[in-house]
Formats: sequence, C-alpha cells, structure tokens
Amino acid sequence: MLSSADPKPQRVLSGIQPTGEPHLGNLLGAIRYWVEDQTLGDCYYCVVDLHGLTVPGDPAERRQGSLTMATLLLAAGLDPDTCTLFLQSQVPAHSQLAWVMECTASFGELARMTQFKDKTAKGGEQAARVGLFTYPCLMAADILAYDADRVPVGEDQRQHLELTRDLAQRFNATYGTTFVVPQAAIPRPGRGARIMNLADPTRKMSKTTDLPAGVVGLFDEPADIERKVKRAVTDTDSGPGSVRYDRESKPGVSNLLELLGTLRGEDPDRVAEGYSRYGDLKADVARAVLDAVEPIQRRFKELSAERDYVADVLATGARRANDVASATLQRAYRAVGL
Ligand code: AQP
Repeated sequence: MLSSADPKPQRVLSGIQPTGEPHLGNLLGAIRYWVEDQTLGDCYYCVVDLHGLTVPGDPAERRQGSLTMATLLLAAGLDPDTCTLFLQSQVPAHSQLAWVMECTASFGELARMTQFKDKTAKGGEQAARVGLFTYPCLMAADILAYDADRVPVGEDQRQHLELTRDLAQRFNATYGTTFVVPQAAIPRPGRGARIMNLADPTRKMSKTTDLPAGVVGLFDEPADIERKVKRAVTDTDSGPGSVRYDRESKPGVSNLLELLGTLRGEDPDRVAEGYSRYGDLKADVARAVLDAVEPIQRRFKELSAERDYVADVLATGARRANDVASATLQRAYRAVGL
C-alpha cells in the first residue's frame, strides 16, 4: 500500500460502520491495510456512527457498537500515538460539510449508486430512509474534510469514491480550488479487495446477510471459524487442476485461495500451485484465518476491560480530527459565500 519512498507523507482517511458484527472481509479488505499504512502516512480513521443511522437500531446497542468497533480497531493494531482514531459524530464538520455535498451532487447521480439499489432491493425504495440515499454525500464529506490523498477501502466502495472525486472536482471548478481530489486505494485483485460469502461465493461477505454460515465474524469462536471454512462451498470436480484461481468458473475455490494468499502475502494463483485437494486447502485456510483472528480476539478482551483508555483515545482523536475538519469546512463555507 503506502511506501516509505513516497515523497511526502500522504494524508489517509477511511471509516467503518459500527452496525453489525465486523467480519473477515472488513479485516482483509480494509482494516489490515489501515494498520500497515499508519506508520507511513498521516492517517485518520473513524467509526462512522452517523452512517449507522441509515438503518434502524436500539440507542444503547448503537452506543455500545461504536465503542466495540473502536476497541476492535485498536485490537487489530491501530496505534493512537501513530494515527488518529475517532467517532464520526464527535466531529460536527462531517454533517455540516455533508449538506454542502448534497447541494453539489445531483439526484440522478445518487440514484445510480448500486449500493442504494442493493440495500433497498428487499424493502423497496419508498420505505428506505432518505439518509440511505444521501449516504454517499456524507461519505464524500468524511473524506474531503481531511484533505485525504488516499482512501483505503474494499472494492464495494469504488463507486462512492468515484462520486467523491466527481463532487470535489465539480466544487473546485465552480468555486475555486478548495478540496484535495482523493484516490481510492483498493487492494489489487486477489489481495482481499472483495472477500465473498463462504456459503455462496457469488455474494460479498457482508454484515447484513441472510447467509451467516458463510460469514466469518471477527468475534466468532475459533471452532465456529474452523467449521465455516471447512464447510465452504467449493466445486464438484476433483483431481489434478481442480484447485486453481479462476473467479468466473471456480468462485468458491478462488475465494479460499484469495483468503490464504492475502493472509500470506502471495498471489492466489501462486498459492494454488501447492494444492491438489480442496480438503488440504481448507485446512490451511482455517489455520491461517485463526492465526490472524485469535490474537485480535485476545487483545480485544484485554482492551474491553480498559474502557477509560478507549474513551481517552477517542476523545483525543476527536480533538485532532476537529482541528483539521473544521478548517476545511470554513474554507468550503467561504468558497460558496457563507
Ligand atoms: N467482503 C468484503 N471484502 C473486502 N472488503 C470489504 N469491506 C466490506 N466488506 C468487504 C470493506 O470494509 C470497510 C468497512 O465497511 P463498512 O462496514 O463500513 O461498510 P460495508 O462495505 O457496507 O460493509 P459490509 O460488511 O458489507 O456491511 P453491510 O452489510 O452493511 O453492507 C470498507 O472499506 C469496505 O469496502
């Protein structure tokens, strides 16, 4: 991801929703790259609790969910002395700049967002909260408020990042250069950009799912993780050449190869060379996933007993984030004539 040879430290911003249980896709597509980048860039990471309001939820669970997610990020390796970790709702400039973005985006642009279409497919658009529709404007504000050069996200966020770039360019062209136009930093193909559901590898591994058997939750018991991996859907063919990386015709096996490759730092077609049987591959994937997840779970347990520490980290993070984001907001307000 980032390189120490980069000419100046890049400003990095990314976020994660606190709703639902974080899973292996979140870890491999985003969180692990946040941890890698933190020593190389000037990194801001936030728990996007305002985005969580787009779906119904109990207030006490919501509050707890945000703290749990922040604790998990620390357990996964974010170092608050090296990066800035905060809750989105603690920095008012996100919501204020979101309105400026809503007045920059068009209805048609937002209506084209595939995530809105996917998320409203079941309940229908008419019943969806307006916030689910305008969510990409808040996301654009999250990013632009920090003058972020790079935004490390999974492949599913590509369209929202494109919109953010379009909005920044349009605003700059209309009112004069105000925002940095950010780049999406999506893992390269085969390296965790889109981890699929183990029980149906044609669907993304996701927090909101009706197929929990295929979602490896980061808080799952080790025995459950092992069982889920070992029951992963593969293919009916067997014998020489059956273990190969081919996303189109062998989505299940390819997903397992990608999991193992991402965890080992190898390309999935290279990983495939070492296997002729699905069972052996699954056993190694289960081991590698446990090796990655168990230390995070242990650290999470320790940090959960240190609530004051986590609260302090978030308070310090919010102060630092406010300084940066409120300055950008003032720049944008001045540019539009407020
Ligand atoms: N399956 C995935 N593979 C790789 N990366 C993924 N991400 C999510 N799923 C995968 C990345 O994780 C970061 C945080 O995502 P989020 O929780 O804020 O939102 P999301 O993309 O909507 O995640 P989910 O789990 O899929 O939640 P729901 O079910 O609510 O849609 C992002 O960088 C995301 O790309």
